[in-house]
Amino acid sequence: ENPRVLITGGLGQLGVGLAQLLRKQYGTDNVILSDVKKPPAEVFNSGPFVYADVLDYKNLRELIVNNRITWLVHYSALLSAVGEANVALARQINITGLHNVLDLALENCLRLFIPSTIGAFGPSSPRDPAPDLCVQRPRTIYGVSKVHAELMGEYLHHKHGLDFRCLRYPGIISADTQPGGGTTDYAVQIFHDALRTGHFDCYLRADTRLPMMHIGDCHRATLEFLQASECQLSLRTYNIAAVSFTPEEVAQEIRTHLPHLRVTYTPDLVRQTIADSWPMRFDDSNARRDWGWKPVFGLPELVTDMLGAIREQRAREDL
Ligand code: PYR
Repeated sequence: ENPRVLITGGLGQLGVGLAQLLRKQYGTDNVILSDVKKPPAEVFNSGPFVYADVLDYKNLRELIVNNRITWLVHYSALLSAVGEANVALARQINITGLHNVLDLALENCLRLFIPSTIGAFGPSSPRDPAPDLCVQRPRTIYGVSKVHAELMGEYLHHKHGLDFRCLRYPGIISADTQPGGGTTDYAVQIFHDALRTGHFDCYLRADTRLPMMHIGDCHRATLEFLQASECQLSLRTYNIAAVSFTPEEVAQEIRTHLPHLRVTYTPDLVRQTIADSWPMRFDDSNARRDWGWKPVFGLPELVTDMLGAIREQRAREDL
């Protein structure tokens, strides 16, 4: 029988694309997107969308019960950079919201997917590469809330059998949707600026290496991990990796298509400090071994795809 899926934070960078993939697999009506914002017309017309505030426990419970939800994908969160700019709200959404979701998942026997991040590591973590299990002392409210999510989910799994599943995502690169205020956002903006003006001013230093992933790989990883049988999982929280690059390296790759791209560097203290505390590479060998994770986008494929997709977007907007 098909799962019935609810996605919170569905209008962020990842929700609509994951819903598309899940709907192809399980049927349009079995995948419900939710958010606190009004969806654009194309989202509203492509399948079920409902209002859901993760801070409103009863509203969320009503949605889960009335729609016979069996899988919950919890994408609602404030990311690293906006979280630091708004710590009180980040604490509410990322921690109080998480508690609501955990309680409801347990109460309704849901399979619960929560993404974690390279941001769940800190300056005392091994950075090159960061393994699944190591010291985690992040210095951002975002990172602290994600470590809390990993630990709470694993605790409830071991104590009460909650089917908790967590992937630590790298920075996600997407053409059709904007990232929501992370430290890795430059790696999306550089493509737009390269095509629009030929100049990109980067808020990170040229040599700042961070793990990154094309959104197609991210969605496929999430689907494959959700589909894995419980006996395949030796962990409940896995790193997943694809590529790892610096601003200079992605700029150089873009120049193989757009030779005149000019990049300047004006490091922003907050985001540079965050980036310097994060892993440069992810060790994802457990995900590869346990449930067969394997990325398809390397840096050249990622760059070719992004430039092509943004060119198409721009052509559509010109019409
Ligand atoms: C961020 O840039 O905030 C990530 O989570 C990677």
